Amino acid sequence: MNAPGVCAFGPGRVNLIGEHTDYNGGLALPFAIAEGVTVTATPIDGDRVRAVAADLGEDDEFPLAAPPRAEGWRAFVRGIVAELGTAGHTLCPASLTITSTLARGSGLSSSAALEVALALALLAAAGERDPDRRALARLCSGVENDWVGAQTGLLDQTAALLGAQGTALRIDFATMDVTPVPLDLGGWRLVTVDSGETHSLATGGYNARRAECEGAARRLGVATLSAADAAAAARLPDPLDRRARHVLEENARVEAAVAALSHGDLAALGPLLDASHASLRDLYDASTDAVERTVRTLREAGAAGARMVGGGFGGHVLALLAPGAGLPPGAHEVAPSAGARLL
Ligand code: GAF
Repeated sequence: MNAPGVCAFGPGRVNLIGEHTDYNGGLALPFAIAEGVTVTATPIDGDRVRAVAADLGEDDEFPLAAPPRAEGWRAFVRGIVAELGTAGHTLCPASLTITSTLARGSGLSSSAALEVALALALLAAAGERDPDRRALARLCSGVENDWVGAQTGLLDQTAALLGAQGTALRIDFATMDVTPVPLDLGGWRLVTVDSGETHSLATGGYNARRAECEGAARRLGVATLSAADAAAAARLPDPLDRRARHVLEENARVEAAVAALSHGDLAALGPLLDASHASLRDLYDASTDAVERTVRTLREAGAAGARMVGGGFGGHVLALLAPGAGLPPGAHEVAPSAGARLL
């Protein structure tokens, strides 16, 4: 008889501040949220993996030993199975069921939530219940790069796998030092609002931005833009000078946000969120009309600060509400929640 099924949860994340800094060796301050992806894995006979995306009403089936390439959600499933095998993990034939409380392409990291839930469920079904989470974050990010085609960094997978209740994580992507930062909102609230526009990290402007940043770093002779000298970066041709300036100033805003949180100075966070958004729009060219309308509506409704969250080019907007402020239309409260886990 086969072993009983296991169930794993991968959370989405909200990045408080520090956007497009991860692949630039910079700083970010994300937290895991309560919404995410659940994968149940039940060992089966044979030598194949079956998967059902319950929300989409779609399924997939492929050989465990050598999954062929595929598109869409199937690329994630097959990529995780293949890369776990390549990394030396023992997997078993399994039947997978995937459900989600996160909209796809929403900027709340539905992709990483799916990757980490798949990985934890597949490993646990084969008896490995406590994998190295940092190694798993790198593996999941590699799947997104190599199987899905999005040249994303390590922000989302690190937040999903290392996140913890009540804390944000200050991540230094130059060293991969991860420091928990207690996120005590003291009556203030963080909310997200959907701009109504979904984004694709594989086909949108995301990969182009990353290529520009790597090109700018090469011209400056530094490993990443976070190591660049601001004066030298300002002499780069447009738009590379603006991309570099965004990265350097966004890193400084992360440090300012960490300091504000350590003093319980939530009011100081609002202007930092606004400045991050303006920089993503004006220096990084990562905004859209729908995102701008959503930010404007939130500011008019009295938000203390608002900015696009995640890769941009659509997706959700994050806003900070002062104590007593009403909930703007369409706003959904988010709170720092437990990271990925077996249920
Ligand atoms: C997306 C990517 F997946 C992350 O790696 C990160 O670059 C983010 O956009 C922007 O900060 O979520």
